Amino acid sequence: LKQKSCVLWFTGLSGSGKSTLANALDHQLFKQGNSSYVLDGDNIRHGLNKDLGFTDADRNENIRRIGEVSKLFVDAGTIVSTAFISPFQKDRDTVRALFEQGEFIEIYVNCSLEECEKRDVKGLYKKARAGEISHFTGISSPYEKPDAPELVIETDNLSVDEAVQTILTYLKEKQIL
Ligand code: GGZ
Repeated sequence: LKQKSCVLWFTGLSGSGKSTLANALDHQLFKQGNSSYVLDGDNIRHGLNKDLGFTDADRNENIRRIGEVSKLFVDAGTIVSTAFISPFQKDRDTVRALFEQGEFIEIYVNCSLEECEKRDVKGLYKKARAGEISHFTGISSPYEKPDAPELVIETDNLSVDEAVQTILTYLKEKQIL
């Protein structure tokens, strides 16, 4: 096996581009012959975690379970990319502690609230502003920026391709690829 396994932990606001980046990266890794998988709301919040909502306690449990699942993927030799808001530093640090040094790569997908709200791909910010969705991250629930992420991707200014290249370069530098 030429690759090392690791978890690429994307964190950022709703609409910042986490899933888009994770999926574009996954596509590239697959093309290059690597074992790669994406965990996101579609395959986790609709399945394993469908009993969980968006209170702080439910988000803690959401991230805890995703951390454990990620560990299974890493044990199986896969590069796993996770795309969840994961708003709390403490939860991200707890997941980090499950892994060996260098295996947990925290990627802060930094996009201003203003820009996320302007994109509003799913119309959720509008609903949150109208009070139709409670505990909405950035509006009525906090987002704690990462203290010391391995990578910061500024999606306000970078194209998807540029962002994917930045991550691939990092993985080569760290001799994961
Ligand atoms: C934040 C919410 C909420 C609330 C539903 N707050 O843009 P999306 O739709 O696809 O991404 C958001 C997703 C967030 O789920 P996560 O599992 O990533 O959150 S966390 O890591 O904090 O547990 C959004 C949708 O679910 N969504 N209600 N109140 N996002």
